[in-house]
Amino acid sequence: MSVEFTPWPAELAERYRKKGYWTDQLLADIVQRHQQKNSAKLALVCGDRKYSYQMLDQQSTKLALHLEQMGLEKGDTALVQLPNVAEFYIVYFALLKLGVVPVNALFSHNRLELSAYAKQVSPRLAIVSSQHKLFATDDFVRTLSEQNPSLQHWVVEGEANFGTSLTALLTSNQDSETVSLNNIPSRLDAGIDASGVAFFQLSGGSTGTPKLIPRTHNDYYYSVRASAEICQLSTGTVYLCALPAPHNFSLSSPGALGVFYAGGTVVLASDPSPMTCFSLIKKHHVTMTSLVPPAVTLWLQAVPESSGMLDSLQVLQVGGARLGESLARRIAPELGCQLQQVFGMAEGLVNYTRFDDSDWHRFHTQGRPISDDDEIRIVDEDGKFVPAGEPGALLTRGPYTIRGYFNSPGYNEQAFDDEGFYRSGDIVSMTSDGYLSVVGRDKDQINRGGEKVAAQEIENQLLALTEVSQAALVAMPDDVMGEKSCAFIVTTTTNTTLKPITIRKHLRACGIAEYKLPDRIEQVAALPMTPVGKIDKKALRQQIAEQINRQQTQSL
Ligand code: OOB
Repeated sequence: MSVEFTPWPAELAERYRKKGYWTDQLLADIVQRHQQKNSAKLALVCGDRKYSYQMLDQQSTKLALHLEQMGLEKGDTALVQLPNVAEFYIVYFALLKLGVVPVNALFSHNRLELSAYAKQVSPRLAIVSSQHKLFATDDFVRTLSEQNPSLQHWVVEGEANFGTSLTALLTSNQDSETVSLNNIPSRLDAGIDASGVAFFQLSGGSTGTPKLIPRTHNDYYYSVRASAEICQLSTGTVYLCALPAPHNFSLSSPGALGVFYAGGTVVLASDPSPMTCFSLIKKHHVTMTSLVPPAVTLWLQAVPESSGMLDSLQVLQVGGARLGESLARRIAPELGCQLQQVFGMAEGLVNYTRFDDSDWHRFHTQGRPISDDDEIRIVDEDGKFVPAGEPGALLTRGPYTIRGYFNSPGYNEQAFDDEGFYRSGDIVSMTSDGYLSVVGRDKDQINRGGEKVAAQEIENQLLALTEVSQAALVAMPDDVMGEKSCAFIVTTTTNTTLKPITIRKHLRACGIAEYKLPDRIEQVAALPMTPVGKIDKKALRQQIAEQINRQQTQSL
């Protein structure tokens, strides 16, 4: 059994193969390809633990074999939630080798998100960490297992009173198998189709339930290879992974996979704060990292007291949310490294500014697509193309942009047009030389400094409160985060007052990830409506922005 997905039309698949984008190699090749030449090279650093390419390859094979013995097989799915630890990549490659298709949840995800993913993919295996408060006990393990009868195997990183210990699996003595480890990968790979689904990426989403993004070996490997080339990665690259490891930015743009492909070294950071990152950069001579804009602000604040800490850093990639021009201009002079803007999405399309671009392109645009075969259309509300320089909705298709979300026929109708173009929900403009600038958004989402919050998901939870009759979540401006979220609520009776703390308590009790909790809650008598009877979110955004502005002026 293989995982279903919306395939590319045959003539395009043929074109992508002919052009060498799709090579029919499996993603596990990223680590296996170093077996001959680079096997002793340092691949990964996690705290005091260091892994050569050979170790990374062997550890993942070992785990794959254990999982196979447990009964997992090609076409099964898995739910994985790990922090930024070496095991994330070991597990990732192990599952790729076995043909088990994982959803890699973010570590900030909570009960609600994990339950939603499990419900969608019916995993047979869950690999989690006892560092997460959800897995400090086995309560949720039991609940999730009950809700998903398919879920038969739990593997856990860290001390726990449930499941099989990941450390035990990785350190067990498998004499007979270790001897023949080199022959095993080919057996494990047997029958895995490179044009099939390798794993699921997570969508930032704008709907009530988070959507899953099926990525195939062929499409993802191409984006990794091409990104590594554009970013000029080499065996000398030392990349600090400070953003969540499963995110498309830090995984493949070019991210850890790009670095592994090129034979460089990945250093893991638990978080992107200067406190955590600066000493790692100095200690491991990090040459490149990727950040979201709020972290850049923190780095710029911290750098005057940290002289010499960032000397080795050559490239800072910034993406995930809009980077203001003034911040962009400060990066080279103050951090002493080159800025590369990255505008990407887990659904596929990734744009980079190139190292030989002019300052104008570097500061005013978010780059141009990876591939000559990334097709970009920018259209107005009637679907007509807009002229260069004019803003419009971004539509795209290409060799590594999905054709449909997992198991979502209804939603796919809206998210993709008749010709298979994905509507990203971004308002962009394009220069005459093909560079994109993100100028706005027409999806119902809040981009909280790179972390995406789907308005509808929170609104549904707010409406679950019996006292709430209407709810709308909108973005409000924030100096550091770019945007934060504000929930407007109307109560069923005018004399009911709902304290923000009660609402937050309710949302926490629903098991929602902390970053999705509204930053501000406004109780109002009524919500503004558009002429067609929808909640006028534009008016609400304006209202809260003006309110914040007034408050800031008053406090001066
Ligand atoms: C990245 O991926 P996602 O899936 O978390 O979010 C995609 C959305 C885009 O549609 C856009 O709305 C926004 O995030 N975005 C940006 C941006 N990069 C992403 N908005 C403004 N400026 C940028 N530079 O966020 C992602 C995936 C791969 C590489 C980089 C980012």
